[in-house]
Amino acid sequence: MKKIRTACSLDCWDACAIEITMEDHQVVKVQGDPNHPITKGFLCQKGMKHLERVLSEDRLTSPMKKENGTWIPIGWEMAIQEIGAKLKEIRDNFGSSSLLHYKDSGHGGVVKSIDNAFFNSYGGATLPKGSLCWSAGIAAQKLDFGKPLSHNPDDYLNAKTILIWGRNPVDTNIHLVPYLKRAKENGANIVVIDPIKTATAYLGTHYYSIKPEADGFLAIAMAKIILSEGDEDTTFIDDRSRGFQEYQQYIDTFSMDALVDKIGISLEEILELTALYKNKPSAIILGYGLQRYYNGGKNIRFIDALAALTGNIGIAGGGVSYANKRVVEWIDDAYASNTLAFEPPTFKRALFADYVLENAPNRIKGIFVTTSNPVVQLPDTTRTIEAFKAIPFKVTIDHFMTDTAQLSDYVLPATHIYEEEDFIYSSMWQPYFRYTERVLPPRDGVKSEFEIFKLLAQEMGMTDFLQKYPDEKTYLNKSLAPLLEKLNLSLEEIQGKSLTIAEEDIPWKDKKFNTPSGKFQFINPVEEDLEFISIQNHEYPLHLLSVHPKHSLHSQHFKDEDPNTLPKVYGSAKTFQRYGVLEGQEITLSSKDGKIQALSIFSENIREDVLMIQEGWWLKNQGVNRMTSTGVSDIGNQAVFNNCLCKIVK
Ligand SMILES: Nc1nc2c(c(=O)[nH]1)N[C@H]1C(S)=C(S)[C@@H](COP(=O)(O)OP(=O)(O)OC[C@H]3O[C@@H](n4cnc5c(=O)[nH]c(N)nc54)[C@H](O)[C@@H]3O)O[C@H]1N2
Ligand SMILES: Nc1nc2c(c(=O)[nH]1)N[C@H]1C(S)=C(S)[C@@H](COP(=O)(O)OP(=O)(O)OC[C@H]3O[C@@H](n4cnc5c(=O)[nH]c(N)nc54)[C@H](O)[C@@H]3O)O[C@H]1N2
Ligand code: SF4
Ligand SMILES: [Mo]
Repeated sequence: MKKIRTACSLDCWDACAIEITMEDHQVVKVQGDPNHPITKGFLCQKGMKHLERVLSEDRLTSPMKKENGTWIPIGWEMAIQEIGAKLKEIRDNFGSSSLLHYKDSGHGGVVKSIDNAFFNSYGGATLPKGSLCWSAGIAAQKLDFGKPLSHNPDDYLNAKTILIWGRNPVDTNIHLVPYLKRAKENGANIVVIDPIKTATAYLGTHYYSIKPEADGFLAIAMAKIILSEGDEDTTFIDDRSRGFQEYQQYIDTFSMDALVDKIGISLEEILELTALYKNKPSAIILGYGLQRYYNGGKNIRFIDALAALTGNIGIAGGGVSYANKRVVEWIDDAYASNTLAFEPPTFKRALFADYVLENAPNRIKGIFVTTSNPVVQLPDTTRTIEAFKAIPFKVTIDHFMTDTAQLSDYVLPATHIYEEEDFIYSSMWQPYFRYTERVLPPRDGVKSEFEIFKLLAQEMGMTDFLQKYPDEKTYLNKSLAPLLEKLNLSLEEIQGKSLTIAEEDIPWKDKKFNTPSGKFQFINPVEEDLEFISIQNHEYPLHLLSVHPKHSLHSQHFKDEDPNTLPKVYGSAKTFQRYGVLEGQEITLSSKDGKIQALSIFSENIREDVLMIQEGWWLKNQGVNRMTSTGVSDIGNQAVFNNCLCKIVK
């Protein structure tokens, strides 16, 4: 019997530590590492099913090439030769930025990021900027605090009130749940603010069902009540913040009646919620659904302002926990990514379809896709597919024949976290990291990204790259040099352990912020464009929210969906009945950008102006991004998936 310590590579808040028990080179048990302070011995269903994916019959185990529309397995030698020759041809004839490198967070490892270093050595490919995920909120917290930092989970137990604002941990962040349960047992108020009464809302003590995208208005209304009652923290405002007066003048321009109308709950409810929040210390735990809107950045900034106004910053049990960029600061990104002396050309990720349709095939000659599935995860699938088709040369590295792989010319099969060593951490929530151990030898026919890019570099004669990145150990040692130095430990010494560098568990305790002034920055209407955008369309009266699926990480389905299964769309009985739709009926949902088939599910948990569907379903299962639009938030270039207006067609 032998224990091996690895981690979950999925793009998740929790970054779980996994303990594998081996007997005779076979895995006999998979469990959450019982000694990890956050994982505490349990994994979600997705984490439990990694092994199933590693051993899956559907896994790609040979490079594939599309010839006349048919996939044929080819050897690695031929694949590397042909792809290498084409990459060279593109660079030499049109320049390196004629290649688009599309990467997302399908695997969170540091070693997996060797693709960045490769394409920078190549000369610099065209890159996406902004995000499908969290970037409006990141931009907001950078402006307000200087950077996004979260309170360590243990500190939630110091709060008298916890607002879970647009996050659904029961489905997406399961290791937060035990903290909420304990806080509730200790008498804390657990308050959920979400247009959908989620499983998390059922765990809480209070729930407020606001309209989609009304969060900024709600934060303004709460601030107005607090100011009118004289309950603001004048010491924090006077000594440690900037821009309060301008902020106050701005929020004075809203009448309470107008705000109540925009927020969609009663004044009594807003007063009750405000009274709960005033029960200091109060923690705000934000999710990412509420910033996937045109007003996404403002929504987060007005919430930050509410916390500052009440002095809930830098204190135990307080804060606005959105993301946690701690570990990443100790990685030498200049080395790890082989940072270029110049900025390579970029485009807004959420506008992929617009950008590519404008630039391919004249300027964009090829795309190389790594750790992502853009065909189903980007907004506006119909135009994304058109855009893909317009690119003359396409390569994808993945484990499976995804919809993106299907649209490529070559697909290369990669190793899984169980088949390699990597360094796993999360910038979303908890501050622990792990240098993992290999569990199994790589499956026959697959190669690690590190090996794939090394082979391509050899083929293309990229000697500088090969010298700088000779092997995985060197890459890890140099990339993690700042962290290892800080810990005063070697790479070998940290392997398989659960470590953190966040001994400081209360961000901004000294009330010194990373902003230019060193103070908290209130959102400033004089200097900034503050207009709230209101997207309405009488033809499409319902808001379609696409939430993250409980048992799948986006399109990484851990339970194969029957191709004949339609996604379920949840709404109130009244909403469906208005369209003459019965429960369980096959309906068409349509937006200005497209339509999908779905099954109607009546739910008392959803506002009448809202429908809910899960994102991540494959094309064959009517992925929801057929209906979403390209577009970006006010700041941070965030995709606006939740600004999706629709109607039901029976
Ligand atoms: N099981 C599972 N876990 C995951 C993922 C997954 O795909 N599956 N994905 C991971 C990733 S990449 C991410 S980014 C995180 C996301 O984690 P979460 O932020 O928890 O998840 P989301 O589904 O994006 O949205 C959370 C909630 O936002 C609500 N919401 C939508 N619009 C609004 C609004 O205008 N106001 C308010 N107040 N709430 C709103 C939705 O109803 C939903 O309940 O989860 C991670 N964890
Ligand atoms: N409508 C709607 N769309 C959304 C969202 C939404 O809320 N609504 N959420 C958005 C969010 S928050 C995010 S983060 C994005 C996510 O967008 P993506 O990151 O593109 O989504 P995934 O489906 O997780 O795709 C990851 C792919 O990486 C592959 N993969 C896993 N491990 C490896 C590996 O080791 N090597 C390689 N080469 N490949 C690997 C997986 O098999 C999978 O195909 O989606 C966004 N899309
Ligand atoms: S998906 Fe998230 S909760 Fe599940 S095992 Fe992985 S890191 Fe843990
Ligand atoms: Mo995400």
